[in-house]
Amino acid sequence: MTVSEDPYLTSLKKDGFVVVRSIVSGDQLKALQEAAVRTANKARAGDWPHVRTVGKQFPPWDTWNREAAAKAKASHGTEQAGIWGVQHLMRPEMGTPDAGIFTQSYFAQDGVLDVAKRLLGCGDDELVMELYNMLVRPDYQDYELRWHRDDIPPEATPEQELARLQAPAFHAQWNLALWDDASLIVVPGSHARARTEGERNADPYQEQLPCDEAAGHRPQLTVQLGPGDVVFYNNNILHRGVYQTAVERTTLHGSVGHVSGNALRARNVLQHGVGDWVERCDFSVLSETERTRAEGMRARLIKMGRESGPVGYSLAD
Ligand SMILES: O=C(O)CCC(=O)C(=O)O
Repeated sequence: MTVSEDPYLTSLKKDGFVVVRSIVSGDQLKALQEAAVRTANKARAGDWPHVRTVGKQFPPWDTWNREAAAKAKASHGTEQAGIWGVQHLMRPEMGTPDAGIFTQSYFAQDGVLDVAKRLLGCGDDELVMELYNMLVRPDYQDYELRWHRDDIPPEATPEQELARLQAPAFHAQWNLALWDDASLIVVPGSHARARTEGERNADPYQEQLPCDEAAGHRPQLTVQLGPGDVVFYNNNILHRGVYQTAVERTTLHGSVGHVSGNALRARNVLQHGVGDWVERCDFSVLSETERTRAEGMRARLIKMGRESGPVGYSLAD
């Protein structure tokens, strides 16, 4: 008997991303929306230092506090920019109830991790806890990320690029939209091939990348999500984000690893500073089954961090 491949995995392999509609709905979506609004407000006011600051695409991000937030507000971002993301949603200092609401949504039964397991072809005991952040609308100036692959520098030769892309990804990454979201732009299929000369030579912020249709390549597309929809994507797909002050965005941005991930995966995760607090993360809100899953995943992250030593950063601005 042949076992057919999981359809989500087939899409991910072919396109480099797969959309799952309404993974969260009803009361769970409402609770997440409320937690997200409280958290975004707190971060915007300068009361949560772990943010992504406008003007800086990659970690480490600039210092953010009440003074920086007030300066950004007073100058409308001309002197000090605002934020485009909130980091470390499960960090215990996030407090009650929001740290618990986010932690529950990350580890929930029948939630994102269960799709991730289908994509990684593994069970709970092979998952590694990774990142849980949130991407938000910038307040004062529109902001765009340049075209990039998360963990392959733009200087990589086509051979280096291909070698990295052909190695197993050992992770699943997702954007879970709490309201409508059309900020993520991807080049379908680009997770499985080196960039063309046209893509390499394009301006990093070029609105429309050239597409070699004769080679069977597909043009870039904007991923359209509604509230509760999630897109899983290979983080080395060629992609960018485009954010407008006038368009609301509140989207959970998470990732989970596979235990076979190596030092490259450790860098991807630990460069965000998760190692500082993961041992203190509070799992008391979880059901017994979820807690067992969470404890195992955390233990595997801590082990990976110990074994990898200092990790540095994947990309620089
Ligand atoms: O805004 C997005 O959805 C993409 C974010 C992104 O590309 C990144 O964090 O590297």
